[in-house]
Amino acid sequence: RSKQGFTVFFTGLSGSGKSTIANALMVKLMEMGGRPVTLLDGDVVRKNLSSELGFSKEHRDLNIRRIGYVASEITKNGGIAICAPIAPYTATRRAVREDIEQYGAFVEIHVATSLEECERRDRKGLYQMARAGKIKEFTGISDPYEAPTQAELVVDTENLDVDYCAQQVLLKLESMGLV
Ligand code: GGZ
Repeated sequence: RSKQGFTVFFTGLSGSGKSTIANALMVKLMEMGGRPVTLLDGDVVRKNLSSELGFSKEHRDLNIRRIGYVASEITKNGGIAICAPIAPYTATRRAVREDIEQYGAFVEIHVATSLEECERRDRKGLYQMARAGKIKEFTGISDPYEAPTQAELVVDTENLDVDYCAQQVLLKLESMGLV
């Protein structure tokens, strides 16, 4: 009998390393074979599923609920969904958790890279633009990020070793009996 589907839901600031870890995890899970793996990355979803949305609370919530809906369908059908949006609001993450837990496991991973470190890296120059007021409602600068207190796992990426972080997620999935 094949195992249940599940969703791995990464949350964290822009530039925290969510996408990088999510990609490394996807590769590992695909190598293990078995269930199909679908990655719902923040910026890819924004381009394809939520292109009309901005960054107000209402629009962010709508974006996260869409991601949650797709992930719940994948989970229902026995697949693995990996989501990697900022998802700044606790209540919205909880709502998505409740949707998905009807069908399988919801594994929340807080990519807890500090704002200081994300801003120091500033890989895309967005923090500088946000500080200058050229981007409004920027998470961590001029918009809230409610850090999870009940995540299944917190990964510390201050000395980012992507492969080690992905390995920690995999160990968590093993300990939960999911892989
Ligand atoms: C936060 C923003 C914003 C604002 C554009 N606030 O590092 P990135 O560039 O590639 O990832 C960020 C992405 C955030 O989209 P999400 O769909 O993950 O956000 S949410 O979960 O809140 O819906 C960032 C870019 O979009 N970006 N403007 N104002 N991030």
